[in-house]
Amino acid sequence: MLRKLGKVTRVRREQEAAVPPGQFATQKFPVMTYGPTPDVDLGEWRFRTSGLVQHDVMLTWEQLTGLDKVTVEAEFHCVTQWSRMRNTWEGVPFSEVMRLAMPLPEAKFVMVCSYGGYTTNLALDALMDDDVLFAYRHDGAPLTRDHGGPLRLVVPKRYGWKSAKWVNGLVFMAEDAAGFWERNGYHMAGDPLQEQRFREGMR
Ligand SMILES: Nc1nc2c(c(=O)[nH]1)N[C@H]1C(S)=C(S)[C@@H](COP(=O)(O)O)O[C@H]1N2
Ligand SMILES: [Mo]
Repeated sequence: MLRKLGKVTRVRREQEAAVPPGQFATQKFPVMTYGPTPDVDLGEWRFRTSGLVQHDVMLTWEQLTGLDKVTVEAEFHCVTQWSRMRNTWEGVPFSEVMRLAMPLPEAKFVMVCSYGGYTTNLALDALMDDDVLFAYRHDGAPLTRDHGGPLRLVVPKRYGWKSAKWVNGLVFMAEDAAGFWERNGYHMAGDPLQEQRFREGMR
């Protein structure tokens, strides 16, 4: 359900979501990070779009946080089998950044890039869902650095590795290409309802 409240939108589940197959629900919010945790000064922080877009957008922190806002209530599923079923994320809707970047018709996939070099790939269609956002708050508090602050992508309908922490850019592509975990055998799409954990022939 989507309800416009001026420039703030709320995206709520119609009903309690079920725990996906092979997952267990936890109240905890573990930190899952490969490698060091980046520390970026907000004055230096930048977000960029490139590739198959009409506009190579470059946003400062002030510009990003001045965009339309969304509050999303959603579950979060890590491929290591924990699911945190209730989360309230606040940030900028993915579609709002698309409005600025204007992907070309041939753009079908996106490489999401982060400070520290982490990458993950997603279909543009999956990112255009109304529950996808760039989050800077979680459960009523500023997003901590451990959990991806100042800004992370959140894609509730994909496994957690697609929700890139410390996000700093998007590259629009015609063909799919593997990001960090996808090169290491994780699934290209990663839908928890279909248990798309690993790719055939790998693991
Ligand atoms: N930049 C970056 N983003 C990342 C990761 C990472 O290692 N680096 N780990 C991913 C994985 S596997 C998961 S499950 C979630 C975990 O988010 P959390 O640490 O906030 O629980 O972040 C994802 N995003
Ligand atoms: Mo994960």
